[in-house]
Amino acid sequence: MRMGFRWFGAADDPIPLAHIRQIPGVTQIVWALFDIPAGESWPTGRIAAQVAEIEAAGLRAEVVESVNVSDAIKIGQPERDRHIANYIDTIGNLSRSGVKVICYNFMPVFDWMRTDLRFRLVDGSAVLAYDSALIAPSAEEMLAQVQRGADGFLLPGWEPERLAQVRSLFEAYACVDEAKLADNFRYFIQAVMPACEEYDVRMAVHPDDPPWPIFGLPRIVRNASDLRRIEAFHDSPYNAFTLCTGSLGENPDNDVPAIIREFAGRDKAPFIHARNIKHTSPGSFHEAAHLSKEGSLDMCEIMLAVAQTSPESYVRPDHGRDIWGERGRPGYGLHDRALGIAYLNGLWEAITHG
Ligand code: DNO
Repeated sequence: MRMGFRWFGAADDPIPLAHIRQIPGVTQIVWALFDIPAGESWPTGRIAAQVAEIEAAGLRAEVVESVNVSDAIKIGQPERDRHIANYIDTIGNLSRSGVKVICYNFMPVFDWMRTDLRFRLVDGSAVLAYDSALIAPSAEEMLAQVQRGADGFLLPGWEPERLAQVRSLFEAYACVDEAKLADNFRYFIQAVMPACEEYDVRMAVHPDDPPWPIFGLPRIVRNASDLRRIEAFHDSPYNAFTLCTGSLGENPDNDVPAIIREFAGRDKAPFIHARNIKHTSPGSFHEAAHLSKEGSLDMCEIMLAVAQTSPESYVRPDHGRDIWGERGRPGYGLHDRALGIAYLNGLWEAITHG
């Protein structure tokens, strides 16, 4: 296991690299150039500067989350070929700075979705939560609700410029059903794979979060059979998955350790997001501390599956709670993610010890 920590850059993340460096076992920073719009190419100089800053702190920068896929690619609009050429350019540029894995998603309009970014648990900590009864009646209201909860932090996947056009985005997706989205996904994967193979950079798609359709938008990365369909677009270790235990686990029908065993067993899981969630009622959940008994997922079984099938995978704790007075970027504070890492390290040591 190569343990990582997601970081939003010195200008935009209150957590200094020097603090991350002090979390035992962390060797990787999971990073991105958040200001570059989807569809544009990431310049070599910017990449090299960011990697140099991370390496100067004694950490490595082998995983990027995310190089976002543009809506034109997801919808299949004419500009998609130019955007794909830029994506290929970015893959080459990242490889020259030692990047090995690119995490991305193929969700229309919204990346992850929650109804509450600071849901209070009984212990006084705050977590992200999704209550199907609290989904706003329109996408615009939902957007406003999430942005109000962000406390001024830029939320990953919620780029304000793009979402300012949410109505026209919805119109553009009107002709995109599941089959069309899957066709566009296949087109994208088949176009970028030669570059991934040439440059030794693995694409790792993140599951839909939550793994069901929202606001009538199609979702096609929800469960094992969806992953098998994506795998068949191009069967290679370069066409792979970010197995996010929380996102997959939000649907109780998904057997997360079995999904890890299946896909990591075929060398298709270079990156794992380890997160616990608690189911509250059908279609609703809140996030939880990583400890198994705080949520609905068996984190020991999950780490055992990783250890037995892909012990070299990059792993990061996923969202943490706000604890000890910290009010961080929702899901991305320091303290609880560090606690999560300590716990995951403990499980790992016990599992892999002699
Ligand atoms: C949320 C993250 C997602 C993830 C993207 C990958 O906290 O898990 O935003 O980074 O879906 O592209």
